[in-house]
Amino acid sequence: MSLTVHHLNHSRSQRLLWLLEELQLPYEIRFYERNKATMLAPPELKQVHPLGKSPVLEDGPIKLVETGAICEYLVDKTGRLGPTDQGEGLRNYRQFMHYAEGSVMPNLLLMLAMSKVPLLGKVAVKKVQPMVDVHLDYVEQVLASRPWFAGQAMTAADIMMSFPLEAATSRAGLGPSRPATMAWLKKIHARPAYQTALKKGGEYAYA
Ligand SMILES: N[C@@H](CCC(=O)N[C@@H](CS)C(=O)NCC(=O)O)C(=O)O
Repeated sequence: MSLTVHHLNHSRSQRLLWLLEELQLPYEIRFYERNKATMLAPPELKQVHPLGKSPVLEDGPIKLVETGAICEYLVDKTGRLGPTDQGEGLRNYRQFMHYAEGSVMPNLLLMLAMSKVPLLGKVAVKKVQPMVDVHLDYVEQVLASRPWFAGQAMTAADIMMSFPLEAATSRAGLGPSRPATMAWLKKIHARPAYQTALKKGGEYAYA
């Protein structure tokens, strides 16, 4: 396996580095810097993939995008960090693998976009906050009932959920009022693989 991660600073692709460290797979990182004014990826990423987004994983001739799909590819390939049972564990795993990018991130991105609108931005953010809170309250309920998103063991679903919840601490008011979620964040940040990935990935504003 010859793995290359196309990695953007301060981005979702930090999750992929964390997964690779947990799986103890060798990989190479190609670094890309966000434009400081627009925060968009540099045009070189479009030469890697037409979407020009990060992460992109190359595994020899195979090129993959979408963090969730990449995580599933690596879980399938290694047989590790997938669900530990084929019943409730699998159902929870699948749900949170999709929920991270499918439900939580769109609301956080909406909030980010609104916050940049001059004058009316603050009012718009206040309108989005209750939509985000529904998700943060649901996540709090889940993490108060079990240690990890899929059940009793850490899986790739936890890795997928890390970015939206980290971003929510910096832009959506996630904090001590949701203790189970904050304890889960503390627990993932203390993992040696997470710390190694952080060192290797460079700038990341959310840890
Ligand atoms: N749902 C995709 C989202 C990919 C995505 O939007 N990546 C962001 C990084 S946080 C990006 O490349 N943004 C830079 C840009 O849009 O120019 C995934 O999870 O991989």
